[in-house]
Parts: sequence; structure tokens; C-alpha cells
Amino acid sequence: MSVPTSSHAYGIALIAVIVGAGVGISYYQLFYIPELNAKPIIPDKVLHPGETTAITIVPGAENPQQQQNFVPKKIESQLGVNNLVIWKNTSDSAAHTVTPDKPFKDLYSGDFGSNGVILPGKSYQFLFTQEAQITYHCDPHPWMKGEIDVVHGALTS
Ligand SMILES: [Cu+2]
Repeated sequence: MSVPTSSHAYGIALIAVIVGAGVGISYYQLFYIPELNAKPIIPDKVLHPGETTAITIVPGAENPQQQQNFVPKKIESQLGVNNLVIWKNTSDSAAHTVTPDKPFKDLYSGDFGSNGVILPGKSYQFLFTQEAQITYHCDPHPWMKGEIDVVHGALTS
């Protein structure tokens, strides 16, 4: 059974295109995507700090007349020491958020900020793995303001 020449050439061209696309896709999957998704190498101490930094959202924080809301209002967190930061909402009725004034993305942990509200009795935690100076607030109660400075600890500097 003979195949017309033009059809044969067309078949070879088609195979070349398919092989070429295959090579392109493999290259993309093997080299390009892993590079995009690669996470930085983080010291073990930073991934598993021995202590945490605790911030309490106190009862009555939803009242604009009340001075105390995020307690402490400003805090320093040291990488490799206590860079896991936990906000606990100790109110028995009000829901709050931890929302950065300007978006902040940690290279390892991703976007900082509570995903929606932190219900009474619940907490929000974030593992900082790089230095940062962040001011944040509560979305429903914008007078609630806090600041966290993430600095190199003695063990990582
Ligand atoms: Cu609030």
C-alpha cells in the first residue's frame, strides 16, 4: 500500500511538531516550573523555633474608646528564636482580623494576614522566615493597630 508523497511529508512534519512540543513541555516541567516553585533554603532553627511570640487580642478591643487591643501593640520577633507568631482572640463575642497595612509575602510562608476573621477563642499564627517590619490592623475595627518587627536572632545573625 503506497502513501502519496505529499501526505508522507505532511506526516513527518506533523511528527516533528509533536516531538518538538513534547520536548518543550518536558523542559518547562523539569526546569522552569521547579524554579518558579522553589522555596528558599531556611535554617532548621527558623523553621522550628523553640519559642513563640504571643499577641493577645483582648476583650473590648472592638470598642474604639479602649486603648488596649493587640497586646503588646508593638513586638519584636527573633528569627530562630520565636519567629512563630500567634495572635489569640480572647474576646468572648467579637471577631477580629490581623490584616497588614501593606501586603507582605514571606518567601516561605506566603501572604501574611488572617484569612477572614479570627473568631472568639480562636487564634491565627504565622511563621516568619525573613526580616520584616510590619504594621497591621483589624479590618472591622481599623483603630486596632499593631506592629511586629522580625529581626535576626542571636542564633541566625
Ligand atoms: Cu477587630
